Formats: sequence, structure tokens, C-alpha cells
Amino acid sequence: MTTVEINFDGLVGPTHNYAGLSLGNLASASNAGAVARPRAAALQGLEKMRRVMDLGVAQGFFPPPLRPTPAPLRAAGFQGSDAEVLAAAAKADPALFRAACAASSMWTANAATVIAEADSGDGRLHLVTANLASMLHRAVEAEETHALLRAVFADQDRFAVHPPLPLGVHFGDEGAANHMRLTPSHGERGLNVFVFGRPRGGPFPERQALRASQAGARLAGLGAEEAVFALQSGEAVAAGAFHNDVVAVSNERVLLAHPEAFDRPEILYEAIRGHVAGAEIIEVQDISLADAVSTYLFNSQIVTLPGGGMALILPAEVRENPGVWEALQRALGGSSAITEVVVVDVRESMRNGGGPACLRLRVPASEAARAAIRPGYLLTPARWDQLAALVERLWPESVGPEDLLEPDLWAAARAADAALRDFVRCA
Ligand code: SUG
Repeated sequence: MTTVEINFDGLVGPTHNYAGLSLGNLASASNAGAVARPRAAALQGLEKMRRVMDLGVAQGFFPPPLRPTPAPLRAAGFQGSDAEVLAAAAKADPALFRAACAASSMWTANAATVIAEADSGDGRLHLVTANLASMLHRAVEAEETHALLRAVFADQDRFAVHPPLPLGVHFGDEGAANHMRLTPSHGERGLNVFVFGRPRGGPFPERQALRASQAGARLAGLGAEEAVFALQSGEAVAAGAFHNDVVAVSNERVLLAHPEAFDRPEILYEAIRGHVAGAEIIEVQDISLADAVSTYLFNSQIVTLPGGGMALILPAEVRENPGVWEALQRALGGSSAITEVVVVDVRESMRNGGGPACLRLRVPASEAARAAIRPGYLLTPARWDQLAALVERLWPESVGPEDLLEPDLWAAARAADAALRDFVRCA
């Protein structure tokens, strides 16, 4: 039984915008109020998906939920038609309105923690929907994401989709962005590394709670052997690494990390080496945390190539920083596993703190599990072409802060939403 990894990328929505909503995410803060380009953003994301598909790696996508969404505004007591609710909230509670406009579901690394069939207690693939409790605009996503995951992974013989933990910020859960799986190969038993934070008096929130990671491991039935919990370094969080995937990435037996990613790296590395034969731990030396955060070197994707070897899919910002680029070349000089480097442009997403790895949820799936996934969410070259054409046709070229108040934009978002529903249904 062959198990391959499927990357499910979040399609950037038609109201993608920069609202500076994420404290501790330096890119989000510094681009607050800038004019966003939803069409270009969605096409950049689609190009990345295409590059991955062209490498022979399976690719899926998640449609964006409707934004702005009236649901949290109604929950907060605004009444009337959708348009009335949006207009009233925009006036009375602009911060809540901006949260209802956020296009942040595109970063599907925060959709759920995925526990592979080979590791889970019951042999099913488990998806624990993230509650994203530490940021208002992201918490709005959790129930919608749960509904989406239940639709994509509907077969309960193969999949267990867990609801978001309803326990608030003490159980803050940011999904796969704080989870890595080290294993000899996708189909074999692996070591699940859960990276958490804790309040340490630093300048920024530490979003992932240890108890949430422990709950996820428990829900998926992971044995003590299959899970390890590692504290993120406070320096990394203070430098803007609001998720672990800003400073570390893994694939099968390879871990690529900044030396200051973890509080006690040697303990984690020992656990990995003890669990995974031939583990390759690559620390990239001589780059500052500030450079790691501004280039998103570690927010790259590492994917296993069907013909052997692995590709490292990097954001263009890495190549544009000669010091970081050279440090990477030196680090990979000794690597036997990473055989190819691919550079992608996801600048529109990067400006909100989302690199290539943030944009995708990795799902290792056996052939049987893969066959059980709703086909409308999987991409083929022909379906990719249709999706790109739909974006070209329906996504606005630009969205500035004032545009979010325009009923015309809300109508455009609804039209795009309807078209996507048809697209998914017609697979
Ligand atoms: O949660 N940005 C997202 C970026 C998430 C990146 N994901 C991973 N690292 N896996 C966040 O901070 C900014 C939205 C705004 O400011 O408009 C935002 O939500």
C-alpha cells in the first residue's frame, strides 16, 4: 500500500486584504492598510500549486469561506439582512467587522493537525480542526473549517475529523503549523513533533498551548512512543516566529531548522534520531532570526519526489537575500535528501506573513484514503486550468481598506463563492 502526501492549498479569496490583525506577525503589522491584489494573490498561489503538481506531487485545494461573513456579527447581536448586518457592524465595531473580512483561511497549515493512518490509534487518518483561539479573526474560521474538512474527508471509515477544541485560549491550537512528522517514509510509523509556546512575558502572544497539543495527540490515539512535545524558543517568538513553521520544516526523515527554533533543540534532536533511522537534521547556520523571519527560509515546503529525492520549495525572498541564500547552499552541501530547489513567488501572501508552507495542509494518505477524498477538492491539470480561469474572471484586481465597506465587493465575493461551489460539485 503506497502512501503519498497530498498538499491541500488554500485558495486566496476574492476579498484578500491587509488589515494588520495579527500581533506578533511582523509582515501583517507592517502592511496594515496597504492595498491588496486578490486576483494576483490567488494566481500566485495557483502557480505554486501547479509547480508542485508538475513535480509529480498530489495537490488539492480548499475553497475560501465567504468573506465578509455575517455569522460572527449576528452572533454579536447585529440584525437584519446580510448587507444591513455588515454595514451596521462596520460602523459600530470596526475591529469585529475587519475580523469578519479577513482572508486568513488561505493559510491552511492552520486548518488542522493531521495524524497519519500509520500513527493513529485506530488506523484512520485524523484531522483535529484548529480552534485558532488566540486571534479573533482566525477564531472565526474554526467552525467553517470543521464543516469543510467534514465535506472533504467525509468517509468515516477512513477519516476522523475532530471539531475545534472549545476550550478557549488556554487550549489555543494553531494546527499543522506547530506539528511536524518525522518518519522514514510517509507510509511508515512516525514521530509526531508538537511544538508549543507558553506565556513568558515576551512582546508577542504564544499561540499554541501545550494542552492543546496534548489534546490533539490524545484525540488521535497517539501512543507515548509516537509523540514528543517541544517548546518553541522565546527568542524565535520575539523575533516574529508566531508559528513553529516560520523557523522549522520537516519531511520524512529530514528536519531543516534554525538553530534557535527550539528551547532545548538537543533533546528534540535526540528523540528524532532515536526514532527515525537515518534522520537528517540540517541546521542552517549564520543567519539571524530576523533574516529567517523576513525571508521565510524555513517556511518552505519539502516534498518527496516520486522518482526519489526531495524538492525544497522556497519563497523568492530567500534568493533575494544573498546572505541567506549562501547560508542555505552551505547547509544543503552536506544533504543527500534534498536534491532540488524550486523558487516560487507568493508575495501577496508573504505580505500578511504567509509563505509557501503556510499555504498548504499536508495530508499523508494511503491509496484507499486517497480514493475516499471528495474528488472536487483534488486538482488535475485540467481542473487547475478551470480554477485559474474562474479566478481571472471573478476575483477583483485590488482591495483597499475602504473597498471592504462596499456592497459591490460583497456581491462580487458572493458570486465567486457560488462559482466555487459549482466547481467543487462538478468534479
Ligand atoms: O495567523 N496572517 C496569518 C498568517 C498565518 C501564517 N501561517 C503559518 N505560519 N502557518 C496569521 O498571523 C494576517 C491577516 C491580516 O492582518 O489582515 C494573518 O492573519
